[in-house]
Amino acid sequence: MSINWYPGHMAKTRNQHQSMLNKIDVILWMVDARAPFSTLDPTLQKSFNNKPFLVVINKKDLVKASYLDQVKLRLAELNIPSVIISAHKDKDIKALIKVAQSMQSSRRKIGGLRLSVLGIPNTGKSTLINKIAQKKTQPVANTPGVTKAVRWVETPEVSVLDTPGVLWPKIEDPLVGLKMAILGSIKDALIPHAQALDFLMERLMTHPESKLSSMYPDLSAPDILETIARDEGFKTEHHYDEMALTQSILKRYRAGAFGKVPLDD
Ligand SMILES: Nc1nc2c(ncn2[C@@H]2O[C@H](COP(=O)(O)OP(=O)(O)OP(=O)(O)O)[C@@H](O)[C@H]2O)c(=O)[nH]1
Ligand SMILES: [Mg+2]
Repeated sequence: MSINWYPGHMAKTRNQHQSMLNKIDVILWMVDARAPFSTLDPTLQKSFNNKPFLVVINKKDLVKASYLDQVKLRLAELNIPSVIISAHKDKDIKALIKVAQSMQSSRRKIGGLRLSVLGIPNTGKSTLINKIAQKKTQPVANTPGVTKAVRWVETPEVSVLDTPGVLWPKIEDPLVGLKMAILGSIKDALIPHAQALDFLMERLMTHPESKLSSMYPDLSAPDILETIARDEGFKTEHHYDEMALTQSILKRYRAGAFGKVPLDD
């Protein structure tokens, strides 16, 4: 299954960002710590026109630090600089700003730092900006497509451009599409529920950080699904509502309820 969700505002955002490059010192390219490679839009880097950029691996609280250390090393091998943060943590934001400041060209150092935040939907771009601004200037929610338009948010030291989440025109790799669906970066109506559930269950049954087997000891994946469907009232006499069951399991996975299980290796 390849994902084709590329509404007009995504193309518009890419164009707007490119036309604003001369007002930006450093681009923060945001990815999800649970799938840092799959959520790294392969088409974005060439639109940066050699502007300094920093990959921001957000939601570090949802995976193990040792996993992210490996990710950072692998990105460094590709000449991609990165920082690991939780957008909810002041300390991480301060460290991120420091790194960005060190990347600012000396010509521009007279004015304040100007950043843009770009990435696929639901990676935490607006959350990061609210934290930098120390107030809730931007709407935030755990669904894709919350930010609808580009907008500068100003603080005394830093100006940050918030942008709507963008995907790329054709996501060829079906696994990349599935992982983004599981993370909540693709709108619900487009989620291939059966495939997403299969992939996630396989991951949760086999990953060493998964708590699923200890939550449901000695049960196979289909038996665990039956049990959850029954416990949560999705099961009628002969079948269960697979969509409701998938949504419930996705919601729990997204909240970290099954342990620190990343989707990318
Ligand atoms: N666990 C965890 N959740 C986070 C973190 N940062 C952001 N979130 C959550 O991720 C969800 C999406 O956050 P947003 O800031 O709306 O994401 P966005 O990238 O602006 O999304 P769009 O505007 O739709 O592109 C919200 O539920 C946030 O609370 C983090 O560091 N850890
Ligand atoms: Mg947003």
